[in-house]
Amino acid sequence: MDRSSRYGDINQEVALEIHALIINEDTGYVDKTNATGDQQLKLDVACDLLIEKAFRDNSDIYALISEEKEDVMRCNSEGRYTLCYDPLDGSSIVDVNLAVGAIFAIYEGEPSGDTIVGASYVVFGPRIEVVTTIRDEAPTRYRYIDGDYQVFHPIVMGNKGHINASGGSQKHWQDKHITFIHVLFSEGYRLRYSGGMVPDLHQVLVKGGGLFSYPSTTDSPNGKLRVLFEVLPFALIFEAAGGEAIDEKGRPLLELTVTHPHARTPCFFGSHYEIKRLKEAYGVV
Ligand code: AFP
Repeated sequence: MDRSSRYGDINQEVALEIHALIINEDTGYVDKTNATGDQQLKLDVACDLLIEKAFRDNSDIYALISEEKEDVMRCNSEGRYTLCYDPLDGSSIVDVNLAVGAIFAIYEGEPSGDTIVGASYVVFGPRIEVVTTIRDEAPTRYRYIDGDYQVFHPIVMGNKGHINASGGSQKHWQDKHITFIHVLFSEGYRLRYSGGMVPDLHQVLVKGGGLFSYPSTTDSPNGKLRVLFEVLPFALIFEAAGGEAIDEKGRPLLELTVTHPHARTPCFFGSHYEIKRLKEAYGVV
């Protein structure tokens, strides 16, 4: 697999098919929950199957890991790559017509922070946009216009922003997190949180800075977001764009080892200024 082109092309085609499902499929639930206990929507299952069909016969793909699949799906024993994906992130907000997304990550060998070689996400908002990166290359942004994907500019983050996207139920935030978030607001940061991590992180990236946080909470000590197909792909993209991505101990998320296909972790994504302030607030400088 020529990692950049073929992977990107398949992604762009799949994005259009997912968009067609979002527009036409009803947002009803199926009588099943996924591996992390979320009740599955018909859309989740349909998008998962669509992506599985697009990649399972690809001789380079050793296995597929999906938010909507209980187990690892083995594909081709000679394959070098494992594709991990969240077929429709934010599916619970489709019925209120908010922007949602799909997230993909390619791992060479056993999936972990240091074996991720490529990542991309699709934003299904007023327009379809795809952002793709191969390790150590600045992320490229594409927009679907007039039946074709137009390359936009590479995404490069600044040192400081003014957006604050703070996830997790505030009732269960730790005191140090409550204090930190209030300090950001007292400094004039704007709240921009939709409940869909793809549009929320896309905004911090495209606006050149700020902070997205989904911390551990007293009711969810490991946070909510899944390491392999939500957190690590965005960690690769944020670092490639010149930003940072850390856990609550101040460790780069790309240094994480993964204990389970559906493991979760507290996570913070942002520009240097906000991550430095967060580390000070958490005492992990
Ligand atoms: P769904 O895919 O179940 O809608 O969850 C979306 C998500 O995984 C992520 O996109 C959001 O950032 C986060 O959950 C929202 O969680 P809260 O509802 O706890 O804020």
